[in-house]
Amino acid sequence: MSVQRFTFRTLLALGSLSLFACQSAPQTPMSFAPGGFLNPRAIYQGQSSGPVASADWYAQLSPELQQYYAEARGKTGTALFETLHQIVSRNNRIDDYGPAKGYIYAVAENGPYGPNGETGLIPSYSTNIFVAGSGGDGNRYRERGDANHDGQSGDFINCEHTWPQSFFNKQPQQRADMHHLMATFTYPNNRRGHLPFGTAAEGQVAYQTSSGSKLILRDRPLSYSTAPQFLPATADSEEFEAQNVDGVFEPNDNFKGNIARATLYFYLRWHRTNIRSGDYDARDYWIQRVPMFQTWSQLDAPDAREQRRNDLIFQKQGNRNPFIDIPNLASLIGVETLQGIEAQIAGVR
Ligand SMILES: [Ca+2]
Ligand SMILES: [Ca+2]
Repeated sequence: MSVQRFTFRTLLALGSLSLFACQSAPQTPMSFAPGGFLNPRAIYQGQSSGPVASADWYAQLSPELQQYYAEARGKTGTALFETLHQIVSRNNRIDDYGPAKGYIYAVAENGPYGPNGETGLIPSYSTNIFVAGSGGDGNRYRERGDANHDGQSGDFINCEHTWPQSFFNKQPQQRADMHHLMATFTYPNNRRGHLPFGTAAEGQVAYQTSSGSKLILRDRPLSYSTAPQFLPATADSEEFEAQNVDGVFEPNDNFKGNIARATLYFYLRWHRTNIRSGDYDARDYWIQRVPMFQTWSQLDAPDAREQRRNDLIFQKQGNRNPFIDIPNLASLIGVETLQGIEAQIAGVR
């Protein structure tokens, strides 16, 4: 049993979340990135038993972030979740979808990331390769050969919606919220479709990139041996989803935290809207997987590229992803809190 879980349950029994303030802060000294933003990696160093949620999280933030999150100061649990929901829902300048994904390609994820400082993208799900390019047209970012070794050559960049579009009927605000949009090659994007995120422990690997992102088929409806015939390279995501593949998609290890924080953000921002259409399954997609997202977010802490992306989206869209800014935020809110909110809204246990 984790320290966080024990603490949360104990506090539930006491009926007081405010006692979280009595928790001691991590003993590791804080350090700050050059831009003044918190460097979350510093907090995780030297802790053999894993990160511990600190109720003193606010004091660890840079002055800029303290200003942004001022109303959430001293809060944990449901109160923290609700206050952060209000903060991130404010001052939104969500663009149309076309310009929004163009900004992801051209600005938010574009930087001097090439081996010799060339500018371009590190594609989601294929994060061991670099794609040179500029501008907002994904067709201009071309894979060299089959650089990510997934069987498809000359792929190009399109836009992954971390929370699948079919779950929110492509409503324009949710569709263009850049915090959950990711530049990715079309092939891994289509293989993911609208499947839950998970791990290879849940079935058999049917597809993978050389960075380690995987499509894992579960027990129906396709036999594993015939699966490749049902996953044509030319299939778009809707055709692929029509195959009714039952599986999960595992992001590669150094992208697991990014996916977790984007998913947690999307839930925080949009949980009260219709994001549960189509094949959405509250238990399988979200409730049972909140502990996994918490773990992923801890194991793959935000790096400078993800923090820069958050800053650039903030400049354009007007709101931030607090799961990138506040270390171990999922634990501060509490896994059981996040699960309970969805169980209530979706009417499941
Ligand atoms: Ca490829
Ligand atoms: Ca990462």
